[in-house]
Amino acid sequence: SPIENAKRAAAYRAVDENLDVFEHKVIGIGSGSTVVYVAERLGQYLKDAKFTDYVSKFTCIATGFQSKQLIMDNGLNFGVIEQNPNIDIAFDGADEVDHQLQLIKGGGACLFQEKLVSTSAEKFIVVADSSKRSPRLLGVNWRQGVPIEVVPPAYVKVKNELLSKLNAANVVLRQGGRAKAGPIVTDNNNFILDADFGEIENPKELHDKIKAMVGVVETGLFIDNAAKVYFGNSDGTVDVMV
Ligand code: DER
Repeated sequence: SPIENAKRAAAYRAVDENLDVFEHKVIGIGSGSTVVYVAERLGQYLKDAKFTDYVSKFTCIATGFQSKQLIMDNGLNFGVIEQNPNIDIAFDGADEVDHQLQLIKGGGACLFQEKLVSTSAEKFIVVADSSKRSPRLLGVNWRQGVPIEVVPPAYVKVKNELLSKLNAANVVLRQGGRAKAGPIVTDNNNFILDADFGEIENPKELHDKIKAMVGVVETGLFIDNAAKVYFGNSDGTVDVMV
């Protein structure tokens, strides 16, 4: 499909352009549907006789259960961040990207481990289809609000503070829908609140205010974190933003 072509193009280009010649490399693998193609591309290199020795020395760090599956399904070596606290390069998707490369992430409810990995990486690369590009965060295409991971007992307090102190227009406890009765529980046993603030003027300031609230584990605002974004188009071309 056109959207899958766009995701694949972005991911393949990102891997191809960043497989530099470190002997032993620790690679962060994000979560979601675009990063699937990053793991797929690495798996292709692994099977290519010219690259097998090199890629088989990689240690891939997951950002949740889905990410762990991606690593294993593509035959890549799985490692844990406790043993690999310094990551050379991390690849992940994003829900929205603004002109300053600030991100909204968390659409897949994996934002905590994603941010742990992305901020532990020397270089953090984002792969996305071009629909994720927006002049401002919570702009045109991502209307689900800012995902916020909270410790379950605190979710009502945090929700009330987001509404009363930060003027969120709407705050929703993310439900599992048909996939799970009751609220989504993250890979870290927490809840996700989605808070709609309308177009965000200053994402860093907003992140800092949310993060300061008791009960907030992490926000889906990834500030000054992405080094490069590969935007894939459905015709297979890729626009790179730094
Ligand atoms: O949940 C996440 O943060 C994912 O990385 C998400 O932001 C991107 O998912 P997608 O590649 O399926 O759009």
